[in-house]
Parts: sequence; structure tokens; C-alpha cells
Amino acid sequence: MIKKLTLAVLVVLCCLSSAFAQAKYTPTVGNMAARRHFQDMKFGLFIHWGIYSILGDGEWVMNQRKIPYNDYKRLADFFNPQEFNAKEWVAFAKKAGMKYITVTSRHHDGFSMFKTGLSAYNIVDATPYKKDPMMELAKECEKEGIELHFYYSLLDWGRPDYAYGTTVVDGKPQAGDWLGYINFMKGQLTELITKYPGVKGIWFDGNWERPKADWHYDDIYGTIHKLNSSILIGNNHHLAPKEGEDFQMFEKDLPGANTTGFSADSKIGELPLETCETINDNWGFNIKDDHYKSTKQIIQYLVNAAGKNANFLLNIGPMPNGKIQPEFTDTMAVVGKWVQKNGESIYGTRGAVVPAQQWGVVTVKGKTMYAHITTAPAEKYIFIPDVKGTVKSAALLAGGPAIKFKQQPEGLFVYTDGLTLDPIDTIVKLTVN
Ligand code: FHN
Repeated sequence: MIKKLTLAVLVVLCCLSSAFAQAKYTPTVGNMAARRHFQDMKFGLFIHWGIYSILGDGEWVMNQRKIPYNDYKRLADFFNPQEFNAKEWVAFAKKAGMKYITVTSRHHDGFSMFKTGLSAYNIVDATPYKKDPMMELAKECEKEGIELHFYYSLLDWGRPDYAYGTTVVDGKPQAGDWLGYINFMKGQLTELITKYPGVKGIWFDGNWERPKADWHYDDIYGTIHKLNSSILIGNNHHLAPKEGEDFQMFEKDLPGANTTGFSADSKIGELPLETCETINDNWGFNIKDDHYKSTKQIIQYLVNAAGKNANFLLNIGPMPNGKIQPEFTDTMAVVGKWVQKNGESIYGTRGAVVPAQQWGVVTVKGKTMYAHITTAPAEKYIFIPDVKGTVKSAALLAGGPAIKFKQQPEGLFVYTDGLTLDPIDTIVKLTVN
């Protein structure tokens, strides 16, 4: 009798627990369309901006200089970005040819750069600025047709419920209030998605700090998708994608590479891809960092990312007054000119159709292939393996006479002798039947 009862209780419990678990994630039709659109956009602006910007030493300054949390919090008292102008930020992105912005709504220091009812430690309630730049940005993005994604840190260096530094046992940190913290995040994410117009994506970061914790992603991702099923969720956990995610991201490396050590376990999955990189060496504003990437480096990063079927999210760290430094503006104006001229070979294309070659990469849109020659070929031709269909014509995207080519079963030879190669990217446009 007791045995039968125990069995019955077990069955009920099992049913209950499966009712609580989110079923396998099936993206909606709207979500799939959003993914395609995301892939078409190709180029985005990443922005790291917070109270840490005041110290001009990157966004990890509190942690790296071992500033006690309560002392660090004082930065909020003098964060007053009077020069912030959402129009300038969005115009910067547009001029550079970027189609979306991913901005830090809350970084690891736990400071909310938006008005939240769930913590007084936010830009409206804790700073003399008293305004919400994320709202300004959201409105401006919507007006200008730029997509807005929010970066959101899972890791928090200061909140007692997160209890930074505590050990994780059986998926749960030993100190703090883990479920309370998860609920706090769900609450903030709900605010970000429901109050800010036109939000299209959430970019999580910080899982790597507690890789063994149960982050309750079923619940967190489920909450987001329930609020808006088209929202694209990505998580910078440096692992293969998890159930419920809509795109896969790579940090400071193209998909398949691992120069940073972040991507050792990032097996490339089936989702849309994105890779992020800094314009100098830092994410957040660093006053000493003048190791700026050249326009050539940035353009080639964009081209190589597209060739590997990934978006390129290029980061800037605006100054504490809200201004973008002129070095970034100058560089990106040049990049923007290039994109304006050559955008047809980037936007709306797909990559990884042909593997990257010694001379460069290939992007594809419908029946058009674009061979991007970024390194002078060793021979007087480039070879594109496994071309599907019959190639009808070849010419420089920049214009000019037809280019000689020869198609064989193993691939296509495009002859480059007689061409003046562009030191950044010589784009050969090929039409295929
Ligand atoms: O720790 C962060 C870092 O500050 C920055 O936000 C980058 C962006 O990809 N992500 C983390 C490191 O993986």
C-alpha cells in the first residue's frame, strides 16, 4: 500500500516537473524572419558605456584595481554625461554602414544604465544626470531604422544575492540568494523588453564566471520569448549554443578561430553567427588606449566575417561625457564610405559556402558570388573550389572590362593578371546560372 502510494506521488511529481520545464525550443515564424534579417544586416555597433567610463581604464576597472564596491558606487554621484546625444550615436552607426546597435544596459559592475524599478543603482535614480540614455537611444534607433539590442550582464560584482566569489555546489552558489537574483534579472529584462521601443535582441554575458551554475535559462529565455517571440537571444558563454538561443556569438575571433582562448569550446552550430571585436584594445573607454585599428583592418574584419557567414559587431567605448572620440569617428567615416561603395557584396549575403582561401573569402547572394581578394594570390589567378552552377561572367565590382575565368569540375579559376589589386579588397563579381 505504502509502495503504491509512493509510486503515485512520484508519478504526480514527474508530471508536475515536466509541466514546469520548457519544452524543446521551437522558434516562431517571426523569430526565424528576425534571424534572417539579422544575418542580412551584417554590421553592427557594440557600445560599452557605464559609470566606469569616468575612470578611463576600461569596464573591468573596479575588479582589476580592487576598488571596494561601496567606494566604486560613488562614481554614480559624478556620472553626468551632459554631452550624450542619441542622435550622434545613431548617426555615427549609420554613417559607418552599421545596421544595428548593441549597447550595455548593465555590465558586470551591476550599474543599470536605464531606469529600473528593481534597483536604485541606476542612471536615473543614482546620478546627477537623472535621465535615461537607453530610452533616448531606443527612440532614436526606431526613428532611424537601426535595430537595438541590449547587452545584459549575468554576472554582478556587487549584489549580495549574486554573492560574487562564492562557490557553486550542485548548480547553486553557496551564499547569496540565487533564485532571488534570477528573478531580479527576469524583472529587469521584462522592463527592457516592454518599456523600450523596438528592442530586437538580448546579448547575455558572464555565464563563464559560473559555468557550473544553473542559470535557469529555460525560465529566463522562456520569459523573453513569451514577451516577444521575435527577440533574438544570444549568450557569450563561449560554448556551443544552448536551447532557446537564436544566434551564436564569438568574441575577438572569427568563427572557427581561437586566438584568444575564448573559443576552445565554441563549436559552430546552425544558428546565425556574430563576432565582436574592439576598435582599439578596450571595450570600455580607456584614456591611454591609442592602439586604434586601421580602416584596412576593420574593413577586412568585416569582409572575413561575412565570408565565414558571421555578422561583425564592432565595439567603441564612448567617453564619460557621452561623446565618441574623434579617432573613432574619423576611422568609421572612412569605413562607411567603403561600405557604401561595396555594400552589395556584404549586406544580405551568406558566407561559408566556399571555405576561406589563402587569397580571401567568398560571399554569395542569390546567383551572384563575390570573391574578396584581400591578400595578393601566390599565382596569377585565384581558385574557388566547388562552385555550384555554371559561371556566366566575371568582372570587378568596381567596374571595368570582363575578367577571364575557366570553370573545371573541381572549381573555378579567375585570372588576376592584368588587374590592379586593391590593397584592402579586390572584389570580383561572378554571376552564376
Ligand atoms: O567581461 C566581458 C568584457 O568586459 C566585455 O563585455 C566582453 C565583450 O564581449 N565580454 C566579456 C568577456 O568575455
